[in-house]
Amino acid sequence: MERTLIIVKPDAVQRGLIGEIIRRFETRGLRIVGMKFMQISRELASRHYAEHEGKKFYEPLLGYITSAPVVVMVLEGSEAVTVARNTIGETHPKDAKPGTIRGDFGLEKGRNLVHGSDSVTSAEREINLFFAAEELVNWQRNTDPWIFENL
Ligand code: D4T
Repeated sequence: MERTLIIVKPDAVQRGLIGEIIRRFETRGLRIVGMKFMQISRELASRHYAEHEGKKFYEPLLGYITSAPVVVMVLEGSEAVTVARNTIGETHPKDAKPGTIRGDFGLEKGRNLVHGSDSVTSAEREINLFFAAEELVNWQRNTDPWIFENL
């Protein structure tokens, strides 16, 4: 089982898409093990996006992600990182396929609605940035045997 960090970004929250976005991950079969509604501070944003520091889009990116509340989630499942990225779609919504979140709801790169960790290593780092260990819930869903073949 892998874990991944998802952020429902400020544009998605402002546009009333929280439920729609959570629904897509939930119906895909990923198990929610952590979730909170929060406003990201500049300090937390700069740690989350440290790899982009110095790039042209860094300041607008920090302004965007801190501009309104977000929903952060930890999702669990087989190959959760890849599965979540596929559900989200390409970074630039113009390249994202219909059926993905960005392909269905987005147009521009700086308003791309959702974040999903890009590797298991990034996921671990990001989960630790946003959640304390006691905020994550280890649980079994009654539907797990119908979603996961080898439990
Ligand atoms: P996030 O991290 O927000 O889920 O996006 P991705 O994982 O899909 O893409 P990323 O890390 O390469 O970029 C982070 C964030 O910066 C914005 N961005 C990116 C931008 O505004 N201009 C750019 O040229 C790039 C590469 C979009 C997502």
